[in-house]
Amino acid sequence: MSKIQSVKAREILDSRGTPTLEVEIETSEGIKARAAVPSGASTGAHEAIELRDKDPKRYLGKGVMKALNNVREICAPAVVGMNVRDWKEVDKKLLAADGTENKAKLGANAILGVSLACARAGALTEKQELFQFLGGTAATRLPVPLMNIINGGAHANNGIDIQEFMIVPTCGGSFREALRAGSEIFQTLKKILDEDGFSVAVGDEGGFAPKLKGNRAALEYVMKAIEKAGYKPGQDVSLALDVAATELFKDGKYTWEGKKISSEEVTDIYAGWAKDFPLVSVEDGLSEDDWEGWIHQTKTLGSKLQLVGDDLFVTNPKRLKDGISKKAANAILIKVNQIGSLSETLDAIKMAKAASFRTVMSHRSGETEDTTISDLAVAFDCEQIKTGSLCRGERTAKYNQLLRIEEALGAKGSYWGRKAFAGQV
Ligand code: 2PG
Ligand code: MG
Repeated sequence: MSKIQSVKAREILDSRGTPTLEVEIETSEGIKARAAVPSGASTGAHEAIELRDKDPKRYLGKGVMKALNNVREICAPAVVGMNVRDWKEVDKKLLAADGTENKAKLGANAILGVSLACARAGALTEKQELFQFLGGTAATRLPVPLMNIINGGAHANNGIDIQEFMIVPTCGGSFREALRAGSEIFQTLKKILDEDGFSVAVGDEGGFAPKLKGNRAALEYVMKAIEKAGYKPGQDVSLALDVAATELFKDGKYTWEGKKISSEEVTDIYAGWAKDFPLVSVEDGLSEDDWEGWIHQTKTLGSKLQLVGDDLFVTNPKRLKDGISKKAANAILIKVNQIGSLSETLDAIKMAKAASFRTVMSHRSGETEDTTISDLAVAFDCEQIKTGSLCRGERTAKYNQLLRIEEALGAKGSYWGRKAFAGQV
């Protein structure tokens, strides 16, 4: 039996230049595997706790030495000696060592780092790719990427309310061709924005962050870029939004382009856009605790649009269960660090699938070169993946890993494509 021999942790930098945790596991066979933990900016209030030092003398309070020490002093002794293939058992040990609802004791960052590094070490021990180790022979489908090419909200400083304007290339028949479409549209958008005198500097997730007139103008630019790049909107490439509406919500109202409007009015705006644009998906179209609004939105738009709960569900099976029974949303965003362990991530995905909710594997706005989520999307057969724009190494690393997975699958592999939006595209 190959056992966990040591668990190391180090403080590294993420894509925003902020510290995050990397965990490295060594097995009794001398195999080494590591995983790095991502970090959000528009975080949901119900996410598991990301432990930060709050020591103003280091990294402006954002150091992760406490989480690092928890890995060294608590997680490592708990899991050393365990079978490295048994990532679910390892997760159980870690959760028991923490013992809290929201991982406040050890930190979700500490637990997740160990959890993911263990799965990676298990895969290496089995001489398998991570997606095969976790998903077995059933893991053959490549997800549709939701590519964020205009950034606003908390990810940019351009005054646009909506956080992410995404293109959804369902065309091409393979992930590789879909990626090509995305890249061509991204480059075309750059040209158009530049010609019109807008900045082509990029935001946190690699999308452009021009100071446009408003949300609708951003949608129109994306449409122009799709067409100019030679693709048919709605047929080859659709649109998706992450409104991140929790950030816009205060005292029962949404601040929308300077005005305060109700949850129903926000929903009416999406209904209008769904008529004018080939919009297929709206993530966090309402705030994280606006359950009534979500129920109304799902009732009115749920048959036309994919309505994705991110802050609403925080990858938490308990919140998801609630959402399923209330018929709030019809899809879930999956972020490993929102819940803080691989096992619970899988639980959320299974629950979503059982309720016919679609699943979107997702990065965070603060990322690293770690590509685990690409493997997870294929392993757990998520229809879609959201991993940012078509530039910035921490984003393209995930796309490039999906290319490798597609190549490794060869004739056995297939692209989710239009089927990921069955009934819509
Ligand atoms: C989101 C994410 C990722 P953050 O809201 O979906 O795009 O952003 O990681 O800042 O929460
Ligand atoms: Mg979101």
